[in-house]
Amino acid sequence: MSGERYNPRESEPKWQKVWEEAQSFVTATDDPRETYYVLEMFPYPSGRIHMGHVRNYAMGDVVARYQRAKGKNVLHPMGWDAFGLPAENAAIERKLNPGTWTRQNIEAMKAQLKSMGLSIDWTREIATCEPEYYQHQQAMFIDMMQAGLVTRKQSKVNWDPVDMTVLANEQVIDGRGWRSGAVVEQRELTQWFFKISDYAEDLLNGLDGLTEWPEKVRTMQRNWIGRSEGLRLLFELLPGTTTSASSIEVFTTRPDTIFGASFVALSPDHPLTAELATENPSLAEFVAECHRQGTATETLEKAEKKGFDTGLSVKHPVVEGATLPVYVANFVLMEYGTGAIFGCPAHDQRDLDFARKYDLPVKPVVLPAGTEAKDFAVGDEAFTDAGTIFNSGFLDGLSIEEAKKTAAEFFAARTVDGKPQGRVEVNYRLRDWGVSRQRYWGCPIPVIHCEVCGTLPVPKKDLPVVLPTDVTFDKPGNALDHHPTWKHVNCPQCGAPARRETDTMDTFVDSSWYYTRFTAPHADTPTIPEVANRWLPVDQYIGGVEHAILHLLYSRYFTRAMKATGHVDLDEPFKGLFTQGMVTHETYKAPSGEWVAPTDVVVETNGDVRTARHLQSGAAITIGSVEKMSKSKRNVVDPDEIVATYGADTARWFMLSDSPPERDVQWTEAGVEGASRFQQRVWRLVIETVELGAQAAVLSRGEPDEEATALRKIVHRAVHQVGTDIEGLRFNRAVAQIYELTNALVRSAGLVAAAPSARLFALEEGVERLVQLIAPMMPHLAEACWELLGKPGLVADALWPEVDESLLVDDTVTLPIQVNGKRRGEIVVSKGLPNAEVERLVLANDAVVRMLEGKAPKKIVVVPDRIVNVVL
Ligand code: ANZ
Ligand code: ZN
Repeated sequence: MSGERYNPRESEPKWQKVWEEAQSFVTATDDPRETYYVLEMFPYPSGRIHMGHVRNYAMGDVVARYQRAKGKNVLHPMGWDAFGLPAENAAIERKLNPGTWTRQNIEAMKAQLKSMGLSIDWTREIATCEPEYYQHQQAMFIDMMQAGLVTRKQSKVNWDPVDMTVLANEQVIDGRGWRSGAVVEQRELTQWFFKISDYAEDLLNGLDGLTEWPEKVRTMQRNWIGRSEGLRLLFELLPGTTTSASSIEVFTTRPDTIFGASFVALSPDHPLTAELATENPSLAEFVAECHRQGTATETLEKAEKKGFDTGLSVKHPVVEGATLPVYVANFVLMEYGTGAIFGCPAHDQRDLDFARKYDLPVKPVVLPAGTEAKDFAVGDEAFTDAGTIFNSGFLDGLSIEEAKKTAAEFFAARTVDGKPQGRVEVNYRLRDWGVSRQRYWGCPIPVIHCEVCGTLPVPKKDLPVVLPTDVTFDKPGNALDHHPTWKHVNCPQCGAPARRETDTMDTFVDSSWYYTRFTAPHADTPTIPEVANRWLPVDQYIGGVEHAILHLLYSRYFTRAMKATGHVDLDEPFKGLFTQGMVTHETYKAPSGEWVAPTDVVVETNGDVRTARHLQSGAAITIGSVEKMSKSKRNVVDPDEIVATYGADTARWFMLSDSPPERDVQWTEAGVEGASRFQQRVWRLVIETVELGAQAAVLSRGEPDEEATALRKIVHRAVHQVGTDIEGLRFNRAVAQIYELTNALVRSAGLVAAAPSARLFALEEGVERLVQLIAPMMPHLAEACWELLGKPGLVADALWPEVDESLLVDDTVTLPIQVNGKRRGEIVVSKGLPNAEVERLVLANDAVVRMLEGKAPKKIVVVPDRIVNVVL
C-alpha cells in the first residue's frame, strides 16, 4: 500500500460526486445555528475561468469550509453577472443570440468551477440575464420611482456616431470610441438616473463604520464622493451689461485667495454662455469645439486649457475699483458647483496655465512659511500648499483656514441684488448615477411613454418586461429600438398607442443587489425581508480591487434604496471586504517580437542562468518581466490544463501558499510542482500512519512519553494557529503552519516504530488533525485521507478540532548547566520545578556525572527557570 500514489484525477471527481449526492453544501435558512455569509464577486460569463478566478474562489472556499467546520450555518452561493456588451459583440461576430452565447458560457464555466471542488450551494445559482432575476429588479425600479429615488433628466453623454451608442468615459480614448475609432460627440439625451447624490453624505459617513474594509478602499470611496466645503460667491457684472443676469455666481473652495483673483470663467454649458453665443458666432464655434473634445474628467484634465474672452467684466469683490474679465473656459464643468469659477492663477495650476496663455495677472496671496514676501514669485508652478495670507488687505497674516472663515463671514454679511454675496455650501463630486443604456442585452427599464399621460411605470402585474429573442444586429445601435413590434404597446392608463422605453439598465444595477437575491433566490418578491435581514450583511466579501469604487459604492447605495422601499432593513451590505492581489506570470518573446505562451516555452536552468527556447521550433526565446496574466501578453495559464495535470487541490494550494493574499502571486511551474509533491507527502504520511496503527493493533496504548507530548504540543499549536490565520485571511501563513506540522509528523513517524505504545496515539491524533487542517484548502485530498484513516462521515462535515489549551502553554524551560563557570550541558524541566528536584536531575545528568568522578560537588546554585551552577 505505501507505494501507491495519490491520484487526483480519479479522486477529485469522485468526491465532488459524493458531496453533490449528499447535498453537503446546500444551505437551509431555517437552520438555527449562527449564520455566516461568504461571497466572492460573481463572474462575468466570458466563456472560461481564468487564474484570477481560481485564486478568488479558492480563498472564499477556505473561509466557507472553515466556518462550516466551526459550526456556522454558512451561505456560499454563486451566480453570473450575465448582461453586458461582450455578449452583443459576440452576437454580431458569430451571429448568435446574446442569450444563447451567454448561457453556453455559463454552462462551460459552471463545469470548470465544479471541477475546483468549491463548497457552493448551487441550488441558489442566479443569472442576472434571466427574467426570474431581472423582473424583481424591474419591480424595485418601479418602487424606487415611486419613492422619489429615480429621476429622468437631460444629460450630456459621449455619443459614438458609428456604433450609435452612449459610451462611458472609460470607453472614450483620446476623444474616439474605443471600438469604432469614431470621433466621439457630446449629445444631450434624456436619461434615467438614480439620485445617489442625495445619499452622498450618508455614503461618506457610513465608511467610518466599515472597519473590516481595507483602508485604501475606504479612501478611494471618500475621494470619489469628494466632499468639499466651499462658498457660492456672487460677482456683479459691470453696470450696463445687457444680459438677463446682473451677476455671476461662482463656486470656490478657496475664498481665502480672493485678493489673487484675476478672471472669472464660465462653463461652455453655462446658461449665460448659451445666451451670449446666440449673438456671437465665434463663441458658438468655441462651445462646439469644447463639445467635440469630450467631457470625460480625465480628458479635460489632460487637455490644453482654452478660453474665450466674452468681453464682459465683473467687479472685483474686494479690490475697490478693479474689474475682472469673464471668459468661457473648457475646463469648467457645468455639473459641478455653479458651473462658474474665479481663477486665482498663483495658487491653482489650471488657472495658472490659463493665465499664462491669455496673459492675465498672477498675484500671489499665500506665502510659504520661512519665505520673505519680496523673494516669493510664482513661475510655471502654482503654489498650492499651506502658508500665510499676504497681499490681501483684511486677510493678511491669517492662515488659509482662518482666512477662509473670515472671507466667508465677510461675504455672507454683504448683499448683491438683495441676496447675500456669499453662501457657505457643501459640494460633492459624486454625480447622480445615470443608468440608461441604449443597448439590447440588459434589463429593460419598465416604463411606458404615452403622449397624453406622460411617462408611466409598467403596472407590476405586467412584469416582467421580457427581452424579445427575435432580434437582429445587422444595424448599429439598439436592437430593441429596431425591433418591429416590441416597443409598441398601449398606455396602461388611457389605452392609447404608446411607446415602451427601449433603454436598458446599466449592468452595475444588476450587480448592486445580487447578494441580497441569494438569500431567497426563488422568492416571488425581490427579497423576503426577514430572510435577507437574517443573512445580511455579507460577513466576508472577496474580490478584485478594480471594483473598489463603482460596484461597491453602487451596492452600498442600492442597499439604502432597498431599505427605503422596504426590501431590506440595513444600510451596509458588506461587513468584511477583502481585495485580493493578481496572478502574474513571466512573459516570453520570440525573436520576431511576438509574445509566446508559457505552454510553448521550455525554460532551462543552468546554475543561476535561466534560458528559454521554443518547444516546437527550438528557437531562442527571451524571458521578459513578470506581468499580470493577460491575453495580450499571452502569459496566461489555463486553469483547465492545470486541473487536468495536477488536480484542483494542487492549484488551490499553490494559489493560497505563495504570497500574502492581498499581494500579487506569481504562477510558476516550480511552485505548482512543489504543491503537488506536498500532496503526495501528506498521502504517504497517512498511509504510513495507518500501517503503523495496523501493526500496533495488538499493543495497548500506554502513557505518552516526552516525545509524544512534544509532538502533541506542535499539533495543538498548529490547530490553533491555522484557525486564527484563516480567520485573519492570512492563508499563506496558515499554509506555512501546515508545512511545519507535516514535517514534524513525518519526523515522528520514524520514532513511533521505536516505542509504539507511548507514541502512536500522538502520531494518529496529529495526522487526523492535519487532514482536518488541509480540508479547507485541499478538500478532495482531505476526504481521501479521512476515508483511509477510517473516520466516519465526510471531513467536510467534521467540526474543527478542539484545541487542548493546556498544550498551548509552553510549560517547560531549558536550563543550561555550568560546571565551574563553563557550560557543560542542559536539562529540560517543567517551569517552577522546586530547586531540590532540579538538583536531583542535575546530579543525574551524564555530563555532570562524568565530571564529578564519583565525588560530591562543593555547591549547587539553582537560579530558578534560568541556569544551574555546579561548583566542584
Ligand atoms: C478659486 C480658487 C483658488 C480655487 C485657488 C482653487 C484654488 P474641489 O476642491 O475639487 O471641490 N471649480 C469650482 N467649480 C468648478 C467647475 N464647475 N469646474 C471646474 N472647476 C471648478 O475644487 C474646487 C475648486 O475647483 C474651486 O475653488 C474652483 O476653483 C474650482 F487658489 O476657486 B477654486
Ligand atoms: Zn396614456
